[in-house]
Amino acid sequence: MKALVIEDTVTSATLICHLLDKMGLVPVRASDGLSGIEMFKQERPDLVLLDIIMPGMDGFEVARRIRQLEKDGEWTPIIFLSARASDEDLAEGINVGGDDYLVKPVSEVVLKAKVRAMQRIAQMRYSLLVLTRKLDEANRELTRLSSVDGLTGIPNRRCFDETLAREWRRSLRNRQSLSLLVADVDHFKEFNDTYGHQAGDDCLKAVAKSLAACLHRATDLVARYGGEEFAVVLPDTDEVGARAVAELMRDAVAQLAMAHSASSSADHVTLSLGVACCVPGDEPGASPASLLSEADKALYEAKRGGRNRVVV
Ligand code: GH3
Ligand code: MG
Ligand code: MG
Ligand code: MG
Ligand code: MG
Repeated sequence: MKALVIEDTVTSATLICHLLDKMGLVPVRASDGLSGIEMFKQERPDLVLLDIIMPGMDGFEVARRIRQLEKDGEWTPIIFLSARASDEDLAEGINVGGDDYLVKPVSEVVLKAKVRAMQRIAQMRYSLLVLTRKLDEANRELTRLSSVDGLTGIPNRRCFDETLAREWRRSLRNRQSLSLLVADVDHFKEFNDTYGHQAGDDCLKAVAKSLAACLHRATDLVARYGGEEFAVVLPDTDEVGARAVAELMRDAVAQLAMAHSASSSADHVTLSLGVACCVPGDEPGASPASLLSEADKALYEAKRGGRNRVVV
């Protein structure tokens, strides 16, 4: 622990430094206000012992400036050590940012006790800072987890709903088209029945990964909407573009070539997709929900039409 002693009287400074040294602190000294502030900037001490009556800048002003130098969350204990013994001086010392006020001459026992008290407060404050940092970190992790699907690691439905609402508003402002895909694994119940639930989970992970790999724009988003259903938001994308992405995704899942002997649409796992596109604001009454329901209807048509296909 480094202690900065700002004191113009040499004998007094020497004595205080000697006592601090005996307490196991490392004293550094300055003999006037301005050099004290410079020393504070250089040394970043853990404690400041501050005289008041000094040539040039007085101790009150030094304390004010030290408090201004500290960044958010920083705090260096300041103990005034002065010959001035009035209540008003003590009050002013606390007022300008001091933490304690001792009247000279101060006994070794009192100085030691006061320094220990400051060390204890500083230690508690540090523990609190560490705790706060951990809490912040835990909070950030919780926020992240609240928008991620636990099985596949891609965004979850909550994240999808938020993104769709946000992109809807943005598209409305910019008069841009917005596309939506809903994708559903074909005959997935039979997949589970044939290969087991664990294989089903692995299949969903692989599908999620390959769908995510189909997107290249930072604003595109694929989420697990629930069960074996996925949903995709494609901002600033028209029907032609959306169909292309949907076909890419359908093909990507087929290319995984995951065996599915009980499927009626192929011998491997396949995906059906429904596509909906609109320019928000063009049609009265249109909403994120109506766009989603339109994509759902298209998906239903894809299922009815034999699965493993895209319907716009
Ligand atoms: P369709 O081609 O018409 O979509 O038929 P399907 O069998 O895929 O659809 P259905 O709705 O009948 O069954 C969906 C199945 O998906 C049933 C359910 O057990 C399974 N499933 C949903 N979520 C999970 C999951 O997290 N893990 C596993 N392994 N299976 C899941
Ligand atoms: Mg003095
Ligand atoms: Mg389904
Ligand atoms: Mg399905
Ligand atoms: Mg079924």
